[in-house]
Amino acid sequence: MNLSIVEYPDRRLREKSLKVERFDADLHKLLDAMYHIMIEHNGIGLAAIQVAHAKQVLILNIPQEDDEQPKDNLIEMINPVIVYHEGETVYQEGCLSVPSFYEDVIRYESVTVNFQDRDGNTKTLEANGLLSIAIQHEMDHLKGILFIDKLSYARRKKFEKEFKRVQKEKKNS
Ligand code: QAP
Ligand code: CO
Repeated sequence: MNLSIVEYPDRRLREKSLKVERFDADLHKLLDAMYHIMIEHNGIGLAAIQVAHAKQVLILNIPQEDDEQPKDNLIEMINPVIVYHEGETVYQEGCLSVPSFYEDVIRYESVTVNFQDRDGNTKTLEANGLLSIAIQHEMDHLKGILFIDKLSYARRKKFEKEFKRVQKEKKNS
């Protein structure tokens, strides 16, 4: 499967992803291809809509303290639902679909998520720290929401200005 990353301002990033009903070989191929393109782009999380598949699928591979990112730590979530959340935290987020821009976003500090694995088995995960933030960031993609949507009006304007400047630079090079 040959995937490419969909980048802002592509309208496909605004699509609402559909629930996965079939846990078949096609889903497994999509998940495997998503892992490869995420690693290739130095990502730690990716939602299927970022590779133009409007399905409720996301993957997470948070680096360890030693900065290693072994595949053993890969988490695949299908049809995730946050069933509990607690606290608030701020973290400087980025996104493979909004390259080279990073800004502080407010999220829940910890979340409990129900989801299915690649075989359709129901799971529950309690997360905090960077994993909790990444889950919330990727789940927003399933609803067509980007982290830049969560910025204050002033920070969003700063982003739009920066974005226009980078577009102009690309055009002139
Ligand atoms: C989402 O983000 C996330 O701009 C995953 O040039 C964000 O993998 C999870 C990336 C914050 C937890 C906290 C971004 C790579 C990767 C870039 C990513 C770039 C190269 C972003
Ligand atoms: Co993202």
